[in-house]
This record gives sequence, C-alpha cells and structure tokens, in this order.
Amino acid sequence: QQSRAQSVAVLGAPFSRGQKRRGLEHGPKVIREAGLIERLSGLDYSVHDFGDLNFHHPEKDEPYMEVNSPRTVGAANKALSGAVSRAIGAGHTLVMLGGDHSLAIGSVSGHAQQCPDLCLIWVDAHADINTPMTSPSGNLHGQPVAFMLKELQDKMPALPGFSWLKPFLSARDLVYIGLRDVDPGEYHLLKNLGVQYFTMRDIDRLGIQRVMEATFDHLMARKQRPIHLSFDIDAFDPSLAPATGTPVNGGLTYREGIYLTEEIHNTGLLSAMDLVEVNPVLGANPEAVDATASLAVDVIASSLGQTREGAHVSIDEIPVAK
Ligand code: Z70
Ligand code: MN
Ligand code: MN
Repeated sequence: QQSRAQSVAVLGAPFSRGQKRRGLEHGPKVIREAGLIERLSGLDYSVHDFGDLNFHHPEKDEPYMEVNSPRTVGAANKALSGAVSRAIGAGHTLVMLGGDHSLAIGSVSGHAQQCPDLCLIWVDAHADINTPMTSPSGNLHGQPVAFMLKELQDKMPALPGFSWLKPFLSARDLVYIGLRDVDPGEYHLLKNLGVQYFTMRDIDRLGIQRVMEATFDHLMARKQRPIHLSFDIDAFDPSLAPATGTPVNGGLTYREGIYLTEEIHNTGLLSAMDLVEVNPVLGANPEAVDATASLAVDVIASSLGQTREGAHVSIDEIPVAK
C-alpha cells in the first residue's frame, strides 16, 4: 500500500528569533523528552537523531525597515537549509523540531534543493505569508511563505541575511489547512495568488476527510510528488496545545489533526516535516507543557505511520500456546 522510508532523521532547531518571546528555543528538548525517538523507533524505522543545530547569533542585528533580527534569522535558516539538504540527500525522511516557524524557510528550501518538485502542506492557524511590507508585527515567523514563493519575488525587499535564498516554490504547489487568523495583507495575497486553502470554516463545512481529498487532488493532479508538511502546533485548539505563543480559539480537534497526518502518511509521499511553535515557557503549568509536547509527538508519529488501526508494527504470526 505505502512505501515506507527505512530511516528517519530528527534535527532540532532551538531558535526563537523569528518572534519576540523567549522559550521556543526549548521546543526540541521538550519534544524529545516527551518520547519522540522511542516512538519512532517503535514504528520500525532506523532513527538517526542528528541532535540540535548550534546557531551562531550575530552580535548586532538592527531591524531592517520594520523587520526584527533579519541577519540572525537569515543565518540560522541558511545553516538549517544546508543540514536539511544533506539529511534528505543521504536518504532520510527528515523531521525538523522548532523553534519558531521562520525556520520553515531553511527547512523547505533545503528540502527543495534535493526535491525541486516538492509540494508544501502548511497546517497552521496563521498563513505566515506576510511580506516585510505587509507584516503587522515585524516578526519573521509570520512571513516564511513569502520568502519561498516565486510569484512574490518583486514584492520582497533585499533583507540582510537572506542573499543566499532564491524563491523556489509556486503558489499552486502550496495548500493551507486550519487557517483562522489571517491578516488583511495576507488575505489579499492568498486571493491574488489563487492559493488553495482550507480554513477552520471549510473543515466545519466539508469535514476533514474531504479537505484531505481536495488537498491531494490539488497537489497531485498532474503527478505524484514529494510532500513537505509544515505543522505549526497552534493549528490545534488551544485546549489541546496551550504552550504556544499565539493560541487562537476554534482550532483542530485531536481527531482532525490525527486524521490529517494519517492521510499524509497514507500517500507514501511524505519526505520532510516541521513541527514548530511549541513554547514550554508559555505553558500555564507543567501539565500544559507536557500535553503540548506529547501532542507534538503524536502528530509526528502519525505522520510517519503510527495508526489507530494498529497496523504500524507487523508481526509474522500469532505465538502458539505453550
Ligand atoms: C501574524 C504576524 C504568527 C504564529 C503568530 C501572526 C503570525 N500574522 N504565526 N504565531 N505561529 O505577525 O504576521
Ligand atoms: Mn506558523
Ligand atoms: Mn501559527
């Protein structure tokens, strides 16, 4: 039914300068402490834990126009892009643990270096497609998609720290799921570019099953291609994922999120994924942090083939009675 890659690479990106709050740099640690490596090993993968990247932060990084920390974010993503490209080039399915969502710039671009025909499924409460000129916050974690899209090339200023990056993705190769907090400039861009997106309202109308069918119909209409899944934990309802910086009411249920990732696995095309925006400093108590980190592990395991049906570990035969 599905072709399962034999090896998964896990790469931590302890980085938070794509937004203003502290804590996201501890995301990889709490996701690992929630048992990620053990869970993936239990799925019959050989798991290569590449550890956490060591980011060098430039000392002086003045805002450029309204954008905060451009050199720091640019340099971190350049390093991440290279590491992701090498891991995928070595044949691994890549799991990137954030960190803030600006890291998708490096993760998706590194993936695209190896797989130029990839498509991108962005699961998030937010569209993260602001340009530096439309951004209401100056935070780069609200802008990563704008750096990727070829169609936005002439809308993007030359930001210090980003000269290494060329836009590499077409708007038609992108689908959003879970949107419910879209800025006016973002809405204009989504409509203008004709991006396929499914808001929480669309999930209410259609159900998650038809949303997933429509997602794959859109992306695979002409041919099958590798999938990059960029999963922001704030796509989930804040009752399930409280330890994150920008909770927005009315998010994915647990079952919608797991169905979504099961369907991604069932395509057999998942090539890399990001799990971002888990912020242990923002949990109201340890239980809130544990719940969010444990949810992150469930999302990753489900994307990589853990099933509710129980088929993910095969045994040859029922042991005979002694
Ligand atoms: C807003 C901005 C954002 C995540 C917040 C918010 C973006 N659209 N993304 N939290 N994960 O600042 O651009
Ligand atoms: Mn995001
Ligand atoms: Mn978000």
